[in-house]
Amino acid sequence: IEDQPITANEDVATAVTGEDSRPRVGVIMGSQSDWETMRHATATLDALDIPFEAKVVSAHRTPDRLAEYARTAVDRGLSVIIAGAGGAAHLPGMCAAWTRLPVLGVPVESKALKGMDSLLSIVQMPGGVPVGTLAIGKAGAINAALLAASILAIGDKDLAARLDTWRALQTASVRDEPEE
Ligand code: RP5
Repeated sequence: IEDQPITANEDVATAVTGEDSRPRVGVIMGSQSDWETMRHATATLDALDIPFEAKVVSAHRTPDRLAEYARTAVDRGLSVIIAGAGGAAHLPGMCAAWTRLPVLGVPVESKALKGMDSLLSIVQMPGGVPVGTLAIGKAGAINAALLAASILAIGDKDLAARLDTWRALQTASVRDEPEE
């Protein structure tokens, strides 16, 4: 059993328990340097108890890794991919080219152009291969996770309830009046 790939063991676990414990969201980023931003996406997925995986996958430094990742994503049980990248940020678009799964792009704030380069690289996909583009930086990473949750919640009542609770708590946390 030890020699078997993890996915095979997880398939067995799924058959025994009836629950699929495999990651439902794939969070990929072009570089280790993107983690400071993308960790806000994984923290949000964690808060909503959504199984995810996080990987460094570069469109230009590890192109074969990206192709393998995206081409196998459906069969590995993923439902949504969140892709964060900065600068000439072609990771989300190239990922979307390899899979029909919804790809949510997070423009990471770059040093030179404050993330405007990342934003325009990700958002301006030609018609035919969509990428859902979020805001630059931390807000985009959080919202990518929340949007992934909304997509998954369409077919998952338990997750829908958790998302409703998360939103209600957020609403309750907003003050009536500003504090001095
Ligand atoms: C992109 O280049 C990455 O997504 C990252 O945002 C940017 C800079 O990468 P490093 O030079 O920090 O590895 O591919």
